[in-house]
Amino acid sequence: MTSRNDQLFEQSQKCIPGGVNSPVRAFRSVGGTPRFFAKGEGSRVWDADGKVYLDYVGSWGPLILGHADPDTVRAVQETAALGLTFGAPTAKELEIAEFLTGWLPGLEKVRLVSSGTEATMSAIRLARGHTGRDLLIKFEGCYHGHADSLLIKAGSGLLTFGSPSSAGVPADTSKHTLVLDYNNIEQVNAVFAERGNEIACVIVEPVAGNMNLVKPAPGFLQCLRENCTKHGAVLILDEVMTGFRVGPKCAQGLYGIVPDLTTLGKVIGGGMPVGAFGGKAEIMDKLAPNGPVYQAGTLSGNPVAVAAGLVTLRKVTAPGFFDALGAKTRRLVEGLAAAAKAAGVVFSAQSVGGMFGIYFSAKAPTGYAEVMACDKEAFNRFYHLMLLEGVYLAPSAFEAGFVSAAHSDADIDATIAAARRCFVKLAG
Ligand code: HOZ
Repeated sequence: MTSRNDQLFEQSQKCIPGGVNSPVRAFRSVGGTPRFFAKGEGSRVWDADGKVYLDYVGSWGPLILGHADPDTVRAVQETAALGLTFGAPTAKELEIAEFLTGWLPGLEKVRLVSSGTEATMSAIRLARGHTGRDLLIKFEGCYHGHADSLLIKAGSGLLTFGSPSSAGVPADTSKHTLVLDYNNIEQVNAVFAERGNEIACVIVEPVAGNMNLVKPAPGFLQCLRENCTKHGAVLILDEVMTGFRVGPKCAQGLYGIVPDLTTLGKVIGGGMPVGAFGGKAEIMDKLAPNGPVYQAGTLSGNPVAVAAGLVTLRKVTAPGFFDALGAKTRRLVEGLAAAAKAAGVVFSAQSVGGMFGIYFSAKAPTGYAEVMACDKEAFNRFYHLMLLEGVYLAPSAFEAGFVSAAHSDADIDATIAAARRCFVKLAG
């Protein structure tokens, strides 16, 4: 008998390209039918057939409080009752802007947008407008949304489908993007030494989360900071994924880096569409209407979305929140690694705050080439075994995983127990 997920997917493909509104969701990498979700509550999601899963995707990061957090839902309902959007300033957007600028040392001014992609593309335009230079440096396997100049050797869906650069990006645009190796300090120094006065900005995921999870090598982020300062380039930390996810002061706090610009998204919207970019007032004031760099949006600063973000931000910045989330996430990855070892499966895992990576390789990768060398077939088999066990992981070997505050110790134990059974099957 065809499942409801199968029926919905078949129907969807007739009117939505690939049946999905974002490519990785299509399950092409792991094979099979995407699950259509009908409900989420806490750590769990229910698919269209009524099967329940422990969720480690959390809508790709935003749901740090779990699904349908009651305080967040209440704030959304109360704010929505007062009007959905005005296309004019509101006190709510001021509240979140004051919170963010008061919280992150490098964020003197901030502008709200509706997605992470908008945040990164606007930050890059601003960096170029500010410096009067065109050249942009990014790192192979990092993903910063789908603006033209960023779709070159990018991660996430582009890696999932094995085509790291997109069609439709004019050569005239891509010639202004220089792609370097993540964690390669020597290469960064050499490029700055040669072309430092042409470089408008460096954009980097301070913990890469779109080629699975790759941690920054000691000194890597500091080297970017130093080179940008020395050569007058803008350092953009793309914290769309890591912001309020790896620690209360984001990755910049964790690694002690003050960027010139920060991009945010995901958690700051608490499950609603919110993005932001901000940084030094001197740079931010180049934005219209104060300055010559144009950027705008009908739903930017939307009060309902911002209300969800504010509740989430207050909760995740409460003392002890990240101690608990970090400990839980560590326990998960340590449990998974021990289960694999017991079954004789080549596997490793690591976490940063509430974000984790699992790898079918002997040790955690340090860059794109090592990520590509992991056993993707083993991941795909493990993925489907876990799905049968009722554990929902990201449907691609190239995405990070996320734990929420709603995951209980019992949830973590159940996940490790499920993985133990899957590793045994995988080894057999
Ligand atoms: N590019 C997102 C994850 N890194 C996927 C977003 C989605 O499919 O919703």
